[in-house]
Amino acid sequence: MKEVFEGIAKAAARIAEALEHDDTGYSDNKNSTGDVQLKLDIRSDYIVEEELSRIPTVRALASEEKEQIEPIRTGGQYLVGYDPLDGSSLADVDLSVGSIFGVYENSFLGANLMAAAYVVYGPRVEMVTAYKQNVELWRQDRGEFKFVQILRLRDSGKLVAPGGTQQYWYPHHKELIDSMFAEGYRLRYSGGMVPDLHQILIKGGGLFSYPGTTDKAKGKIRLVFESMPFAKVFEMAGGLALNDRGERLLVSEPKGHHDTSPCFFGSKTEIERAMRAYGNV
Ligand code: FDP
Ligand code: ZN
Repeated sequence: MKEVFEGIAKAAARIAEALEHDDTGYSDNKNSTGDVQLKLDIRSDYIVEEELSRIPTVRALASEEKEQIEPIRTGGQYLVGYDPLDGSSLADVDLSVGSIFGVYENSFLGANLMAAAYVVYGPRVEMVTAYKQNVELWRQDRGEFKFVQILRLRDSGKLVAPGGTQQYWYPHHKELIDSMFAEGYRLRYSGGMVPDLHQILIKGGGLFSYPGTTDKAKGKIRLVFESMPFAKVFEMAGGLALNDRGERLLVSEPKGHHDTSPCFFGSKTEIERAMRAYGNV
């Protein structure tokens, strides 16, 4: 696994360079979800593929930016699902964006997720890794990631990051979010799940939600590249990561690698509250 994290670190350093110097405009292509790709999406995808295909233990890659799973070699223990540049529409306004990685064995099922990592490209470049016992924060310092600290969530927090368009929220979801703000929770939502979840993790707790909505019953966040890797991070840090039926995202069995699911991440108190609002407890 060490070599996979090293490949991720190399890709992250190159993506950070591209974010600093490359054009933030759109390309002429669409990805499999139908989003028009930015030139930076295509470049970041290319960089991740180039770096991870050099790692002898990587057998195949599934990218948010590619329709099909990309076989790399016949041997190799790991399948990597990744979102090369999440929140890329925030690049032109110079807000933080990120990359997300899930390292699976055998197939892209939650039960097969062995490790996860994400990178935040902000004023600093930081990486969070979840493997075996610990969730670790790393920070780039003159081209090299240096270990900073172990991350743990508290049992409750003060922040709420509510995804999805309010116009399409179900009434019980709106009541949940409104009631939290009425009690003093503070809104922290940039529109990039990497910095939004990173903020909740670093500040110790809160709730990030991307619900099913009246226009998108299964929400927007993709299981293989986005929500299952973050579920690994949040659970290992002592928090919870569930869907709208109160099931752990980490036991999800997506039928296709681009499948989406409603998702709730956070500390115990806030997730239990969300599940009460959804009638799951
Ligand atoms: P994006 O499409 O810009 O890559 O991946 C989905 C995502 O970003 C998340 O990062 C983010 O939390 C969400 O979409 C934001 O969507 P809304 O604008 O609908 O809240
Ligand atoms: Zn994404």
